[in-house]
Amino acid sequence: MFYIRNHFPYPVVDIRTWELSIEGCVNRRIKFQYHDLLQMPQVSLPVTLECVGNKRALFHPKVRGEQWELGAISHAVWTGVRLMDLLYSAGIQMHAREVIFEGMDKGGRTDRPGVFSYARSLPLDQSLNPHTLVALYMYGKPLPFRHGYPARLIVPGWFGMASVKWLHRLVVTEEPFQGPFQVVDYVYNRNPLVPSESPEPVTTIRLDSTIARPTDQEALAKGDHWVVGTAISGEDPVVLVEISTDNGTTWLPVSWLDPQEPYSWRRWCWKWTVTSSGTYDVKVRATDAAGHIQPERADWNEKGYGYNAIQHIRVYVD
Ligand SMILES: Nc1nc2c(c(=O)[nH]1)N[C@H]1C(S)=C(S)[C@@H](COP(=O)(O)O)O[C@H]1N2
Ligand SMILES: [Mo]
Repeated sequence: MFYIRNHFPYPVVDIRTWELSIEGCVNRRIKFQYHDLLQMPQVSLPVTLECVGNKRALFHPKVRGEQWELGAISHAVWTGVRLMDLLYSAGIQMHAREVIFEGMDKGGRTDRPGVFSYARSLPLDQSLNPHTLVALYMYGKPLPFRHGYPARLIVPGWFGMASVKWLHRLVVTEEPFQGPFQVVDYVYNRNPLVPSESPEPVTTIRLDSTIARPTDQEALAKGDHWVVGTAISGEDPVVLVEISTDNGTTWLPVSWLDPQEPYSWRRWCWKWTVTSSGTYDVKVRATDAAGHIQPERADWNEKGYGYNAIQHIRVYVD
């Protein structure tokens, strides 16, 4: 039960010949084989991945792209080597600014000719963050092929596009990377009529909360119901989630099912005792440690990224 999002058909991977190479602004080019990585010190970290297109279907006006509803977010414990350890063994040169991560999958695009690999870059500071992993295991088992076997990047706190799957090449560079998945996709373009010269890149996960149950338009019987869901933020931790069953007039705090952990969603529950029948407009909103609260309306952008408006569902009690 983990969402899957791919830009291209699956690549062909032969573990006997697979290598992870590091080149560019490094003192020595290195190639790691799979068993080299398995023998290095391993780190485990629970990290929730969220596609920045999660909830795209909720934008008004609608935007092109996969019409994700609430499901493009999942959680796992990832185990692998620190990216930092790999970069240090290659030796980073003084003038290095970014690291480009290339996946083995490639294909065409509708907006320009040519064949492109799925490739993204990260600033050097984020690449050297001890929590940025080259993951080899998911929940203690070798990465499933669909999730990037043999190795994928895990960039905690960032939207999913940063966590490149089927990793095979790292290039340390001094120039900002200009690949299409860096500068055409995964930028917030708020006015498609006036393309910005330096649009804001998509980076960390936005503050958001979601009701998993009940679902929108569900019919319930009178009595007790558990409203359950999740909340997440890639920056300041979520400190409060509140529910309203009267369309946002009054709000009540939920109870936590998970502790606060830096890169994980926090599941919550709220016991709802319904005594009278009727139509209920149920809302959920999260607040983070810096006092930010989710917006009433989502920040519309051309590609439908980062939807995080206060969720509103309607349920009927018979
Ligand atoms: N090589 C490669 N890595 C990739 C992608 C891809 O298409 N190819 N998609 C990215 C996007 S947009 C997301 S949201 C996550 C999804 O990871 P998952 O399929 O394991 O859930 O992978 C990212 N890494
Ligand atoms: Mo994504």
